[in-house]
Amino acid sequence: MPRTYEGMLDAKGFRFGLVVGRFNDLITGRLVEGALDCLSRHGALDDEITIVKVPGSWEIPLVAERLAGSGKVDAVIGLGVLIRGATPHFDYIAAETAKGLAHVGLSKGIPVSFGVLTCDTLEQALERSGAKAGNKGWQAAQAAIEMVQLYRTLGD
Ligand code: RBF
Repeated sequence: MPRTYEGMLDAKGFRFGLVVGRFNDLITGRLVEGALDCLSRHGALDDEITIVKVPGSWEIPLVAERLAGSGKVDAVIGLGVLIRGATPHFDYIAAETAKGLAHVGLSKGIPVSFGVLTCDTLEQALERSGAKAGNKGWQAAQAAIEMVQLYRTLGD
């Protein structure tokens, strides 16, 4: 049998940092609810969860980097909602948010979850934040739990 590693879904004893964009907060609020529900149902304590609100998705990697470098969290979960408009802003912000969060994860050595919706319409965003396509905040939190466990198993 090959040696196989995977992370369990147990959040007990781990500290999580949520970085949340206020832009489209009708929907980012739902992502936060989903993430918190997932964390608490997997054993994370409120005391071990830090939520930082930022203006929009562009700012998520900036604060994610600070949190990840603080030594105060074991994983960061970025939550934002980008809805395509009439100008190219969407593409610039979406690309930098994704690149920025990836960079934080690689450079800081702790898991960083990408819970940023990139949608064409408000309806698509609603569908992904607790309606027919589930709640991507919940899924981002679940990935963070699995990854902190996996990092612990793999060690340095
Ligand atoms: N932030 C988001 O999180 N989602 C958006 O859909 C979004 N759309 C924006 C559209 C424009 C034209 C601009 C200028 C900003 C937008 N932002 C959005 C805000 C952005 O992430 C950031 O907070 C601001 O640009 C300030 O740095």
